[in-house]
Parts: sequence; structure tokens; C-alpha cells
Amino acid sequence: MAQAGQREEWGSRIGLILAAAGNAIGIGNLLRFPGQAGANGGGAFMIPYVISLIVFGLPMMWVAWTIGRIGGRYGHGSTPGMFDKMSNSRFAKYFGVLGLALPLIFVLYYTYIEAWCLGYSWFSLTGDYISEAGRNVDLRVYYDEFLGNTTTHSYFPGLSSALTFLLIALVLNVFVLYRGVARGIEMLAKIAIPLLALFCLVLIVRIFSIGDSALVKGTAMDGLAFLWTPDFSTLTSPSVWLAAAGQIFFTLSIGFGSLECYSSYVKQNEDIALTGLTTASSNEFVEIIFGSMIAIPAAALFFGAGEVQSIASSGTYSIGMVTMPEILRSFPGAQLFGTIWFLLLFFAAFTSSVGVAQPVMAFLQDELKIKRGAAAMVVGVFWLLGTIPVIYFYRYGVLDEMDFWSGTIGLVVMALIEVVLFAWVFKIGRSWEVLHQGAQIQVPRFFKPIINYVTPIALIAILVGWMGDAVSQGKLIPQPRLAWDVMNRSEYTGNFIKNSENDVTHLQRNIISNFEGSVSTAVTGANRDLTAYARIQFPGDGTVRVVSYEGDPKLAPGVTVASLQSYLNAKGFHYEVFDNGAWVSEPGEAMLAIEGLNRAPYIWLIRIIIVALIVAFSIMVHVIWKERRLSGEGGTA
Ligand code: ALA
Repeated sequence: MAQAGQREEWGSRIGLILAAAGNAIGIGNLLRFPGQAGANGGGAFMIPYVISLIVFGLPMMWVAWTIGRIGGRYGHGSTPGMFDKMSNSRFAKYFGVLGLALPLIFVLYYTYIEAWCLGYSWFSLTGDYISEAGRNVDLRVYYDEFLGNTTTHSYFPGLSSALTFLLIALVLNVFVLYRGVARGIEMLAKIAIPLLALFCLVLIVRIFSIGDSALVKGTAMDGLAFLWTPDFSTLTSPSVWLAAAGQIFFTLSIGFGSLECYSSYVKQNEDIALTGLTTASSNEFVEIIFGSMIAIPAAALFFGAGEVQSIASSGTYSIGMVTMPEILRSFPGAQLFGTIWFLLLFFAAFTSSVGVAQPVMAFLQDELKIKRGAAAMVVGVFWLLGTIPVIYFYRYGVLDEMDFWSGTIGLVVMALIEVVLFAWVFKIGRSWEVLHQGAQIQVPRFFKPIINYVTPIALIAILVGWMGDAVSQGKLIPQPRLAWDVMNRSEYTGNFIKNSENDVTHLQRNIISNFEGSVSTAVTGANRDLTAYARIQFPGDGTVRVVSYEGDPKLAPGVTVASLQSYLNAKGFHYEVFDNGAWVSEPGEAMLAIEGLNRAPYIWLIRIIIVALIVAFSIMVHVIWKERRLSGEGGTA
């Protein structure tokens, strides 16, 4: 068996465990989990979630660690080399290319979310959103403006803040990669994981110690009850199953090629069966205990348990980025606890992003024989160039598009390839031996039939389900998006309110979808963004009147003063101020900036980039293996 020379190794067993836990524990645990669990009915989500953990999570964890060990023995830290060694087919390595292109796409947007958390730590520390010269900062608009998701500039002049924090996050990531596996990734995990646990504990104590106050509509315990009261009614809902399975892949870092890469650096007789188990258990501990004891109880406390689902449904990250700061700033110690919350998210994300970027580092080092420092520079430059479109085109939905392909579908495709390789190509008996080499634990035998049959079949079902969903909801054909907001928002002391999706009547829903449909048709016809401005007045009775309107002629005939007015009223748009201990509708006026965003070119750009990356890595793999074969080093090209 060819042994690899000079490859890096983990410094210590505890370091390896912390690094693997850091890889898995991330935004997925503390932001995405409460978002998904909340949006999918709390207790209704948890049953498919636990079943997915058993059917996909644990088996795929062991599959990943085994594949990585096999690759590492031959000096391969990325999936093309690993898959090649596990199969006699010369095509296997090309499947492995997905384990480079997809994590690379993933880190491009994941680091951006990481940068939001870093930015919000700073804004919390400086008190920026807590109160702006006595004004009420609308955190939804603040968030949208920080990300450039709206044309208004009430709190941020442009994208310079987002860009600055992204640059800081990138430099930190590249620095850790540059220092290497033991001195970089492992060292970071040794600092970040204990800090993370401490931050979680502080926040849990903070939230559960908020007692009765005029500001709260429920209790933190209501949040736990929402999450932990089993609800069997949704077991027949495919979308809840798909969301739960997707969460398991994302949170455990399965299908990224990243844990495989970590496994390639283990010492010869390391117990990977146990390491796989500790990775999954520490991740689940943080997700189920910490992830469910912070954001959801806080939301239930502040808004009432009945509101949690609709808050979480307003966007995967909004419970963490809008609702949590809203709650924390309402109680004493807002700056401190806000900073802790966002630093917690930042550290969780940081230990994951370096992990997901490492397979590309390993590819450059192992296969292209580039030195670590130079490899980190190459990755850094690509990372920077690749993230810029995510920042500038965020409003067109490019982050969600990248997440759909690399953070959702891609993970399942990779998992399917891996489980087939493990069970059917390399053969389950041999794979089982590699998994147990040096192991002090024995993986229960019933996992063998699970890995052989249940996992692959369930993975295919998930893939079919997702693609079916995407096709039926028209997600594959990018639709224009309507964006609108109040201009000069920071000049108002009150709040602008829209009804939540759940509160609109059937008639209102029709008005909303007709209006959005006509904007969509106009944008598609014009094939560019279309802008309009409207002056509106609030009589103070919860309704709104459009006083004047000026818009791109292409928006006519669908968008008129009358149709806009009906739309805003159907949305329940009105202005409220806090008066005598309650929010009341108040007369006022405002200027609205309205935009129909032509998303198609940007969405297609992302798709082209993904395909181009897959092709580029395939060509590299082809050339590398061909040269190896010509020089007599073996290979299957
Ligand atoms: N597993 C990582 C997370 O949960 C990617 O965020």
C-alpha cells in the first residue's frame, strides 16, 4: 500500500475531536436550526429530524470518516483521489470533483453570513442598532440595508460595511488555512469551541432569567414546549421531511467532502468510528440543547409562542438576525448580550468555513503539489473574487441559489455517491474493516443494512422530492422579485407594519399575488430592473392612501395608483407609534421606493459559475491523472 509522505496530521486526539466538532457546529446549529424548526411547526419538525439523524446523519458520518481514511492512506485529502482509490473505474474520480466545486461555492456565501455575524457583533458592541440618536431603528430595514436588499439608505449608505466585515472574515479564514491543519484549524477549534459553549450558557441564563415584564407576551418555557411537544400531524407532509433531512446534512457537514478531508489527516490507528460518533453527538448537543434554548424561547417569550412559526417563516436567518437583536435590545445589557450572541454565531461559522475550504487546500497541496502558503493565497484570491458577486447581487437571490445547489441538493448528491461507493463499490465488508481499524467501539451491526439499503433509497427519495418541489414551485425558472421600503426610515420614531403571511385573507392574498404578478410580467417583458416611487399617506385608521406615483413606464398598465393602493392595503401596511404602553396606528406620510428586480441574469450567472467550476476541476483532475499515468505513478486516467 503506497504511503503518503510529508502530509500533515492532527496534533492531538482532543484537537481532532474539537476540530471535527467545530467543522460541524456552525450557523446551521444556532441560526438555521431554530429557523427551520420554527418554520416547520416546532414539535412537528423534531420527529422527522430525529429519524433523519438515524437514517442519514450517523451512517453518513461513518461513511465520510472511512472514505477520508482510505484517501489519506494514499495521500489524498480531497474526494477525486479518495473515490479513485475506492473504485476500479476511471470515472470515479470525476464524481469526486463535486467534493471540490460544491464546498467552494458553499464557502463563498457561508463566509458572507459569517461576516454579517461579525458585523453585527460590532454594531452590538457600539450600540449602533440599539438606539440611533433616540430614534427607533427598524431592524428588518437595518438588516436589508446592510445586505443591500433594498434601495433605501436610512442606516447604511451602501455596501461598504458589509464589504469591510467580509474582508476581515476572509483574512482571518485564509490566515488559519495558511497556518495549516494542526497549527491553524486545530488551534482555532481549541479556542473557539470552549468560548462557544460559554457564550451559549451566558445567553441561556440571560433569556431564562427575563421575568414578567410589560414587554413580554409569553415565557421562555413556551418556546421549549413549542419545540418539544411532539406533533404527529405533519408526518405526512413531505415538505417537513425534506426540511428536516436538509437540516441534518447541513448541520453535520455531510456531503461537503470536508469531514472526509479531516479524516485524511488522522494518524494510522486513530479511532474514527468513535470520532465520527463524537462529531455527531457534539453537534447534536449544541443544536438540540443550545440551538433550541436560545432563539426560539427568546422569540416565544417576547412575541408569544403563537408567533414563533410566522417569525421563523419570514426567512431562514431572520429569527437570529432580526428577532434576536430586537429582543436583546429591549432588556438591560443589550450591548453586552447582543455582542455575545453575534460573536457566538461568528465563532461557530468560522470553525466551519475553514473546514469546508480545506478540501480545496488539500487538492492544491496533494494533487498539484503547491506549497501550503501559496495554496492559501490561491484559495484566498478565489474566495475574494467569488464572494464579491454574492455581496453585490445578493438582492437578486444569488445566496439562496448557491445554497440550493451546493448547500442542499449538492449535499444529497454527494452523500448518495459516497454511500454507494462505501457499500457497493468498495463493499460494505471492507469498508466496515477500515472504519473499525484501531477502534475501541463497535458500530452496531444494524447500521449495515441501513447503510446498504435504507440510506441510499431514502437519499434518492429526498432528491426526487426536492427536484419535484423545485419544479412544481417554478424555482428552476428564476422569477422577478418585488422589493419596496420606506425611504429615510431613520427619521421616524414609530414602526411601519405589514401583516404577516398568516394573517391575510383569501381576498387579500389574491390582490397581493395579482399585483406581484403584474410587476413580474413587466420586468420579464423589459428584461431589466424597473423602479418607481410613491408618496403615501396614513389616515391613522390602519389603512394607506397613495397620493402620487412616478414609475418606469414599463410598469404600466399593471402598476397604477389604484393597484398599488390596493396592494399596500392588502398587505396591511400602516404606521404605528408606541403610546401609553401600547403600539397604536398613527397618521403620517412617507415616500416609498419600489423595485421590480430582474433576477434571471444573476441566477443564471451563478448556475454557469457552478458548471464552470465543475468543468474546470474535472479538466484539472484529468490532466493530473494523465500525467501520473504517463510518468508511471499509477492512476486510472
Ligand atoms: N455544518 C456547518 C453548519 O452547521 C456547515 O453551519
